[in-house]
Amino acid sequence: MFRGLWNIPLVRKGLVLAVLLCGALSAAPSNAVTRAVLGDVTGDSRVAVDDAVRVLRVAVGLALPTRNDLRLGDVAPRKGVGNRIIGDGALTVADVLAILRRAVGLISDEDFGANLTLVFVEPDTVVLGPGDRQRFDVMVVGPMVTGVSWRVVGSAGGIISTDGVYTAPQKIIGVQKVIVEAQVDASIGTAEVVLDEEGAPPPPPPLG
Ligand SMILES: [Ca+2]
Repeated sequence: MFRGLWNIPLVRKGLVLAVLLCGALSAAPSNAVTRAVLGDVTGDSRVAVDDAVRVLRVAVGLALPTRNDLRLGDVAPRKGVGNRIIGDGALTVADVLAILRRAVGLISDEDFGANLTLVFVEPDTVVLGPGDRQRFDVMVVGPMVTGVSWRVVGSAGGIISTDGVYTAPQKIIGVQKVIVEAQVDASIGTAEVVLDEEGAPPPPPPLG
């Protein structure tokens, strides 16, 4: 096949390559699924002492937590508080110690929570007007057996495609809310969509 490709004129070869490339691109899902590791706030796919140091800096007020710090570094308490699967929404010395124990191999997958699947939807909140579209991405922490399935919860409706693109209803009365759910295995992540008949607010003016 490649020998045949070599023999056709250059322009046509370019066309063939372009068609092959387009096929490959359109076959890829349009929403991004990012994988992450519980406790790995530095993003190098392992839990090490530098992760504990980063969380310690946040815990003692030397650094402001990023969204990822709060998602991946909040590992204590192991049984979550409120509706959390794990953690309490705060980065404290308890999180630092758990990450440190994990880094040096003193804590099992089970006890650390590494066998839990956590799902986060990005953006986690958005304002849309009639007929507006929004693409949602997901971050999956921990094991992932199935793909992502999407659902819209709430009487105001709208539809979401299998690849996470939400389309607001054409008719919105006042301001309503729906929840977009992304399910991976038995775990669900959510985003809040505020539907406003006036449409989304204009972007803030540039600073300065
Ligand atoms: Ca915590």
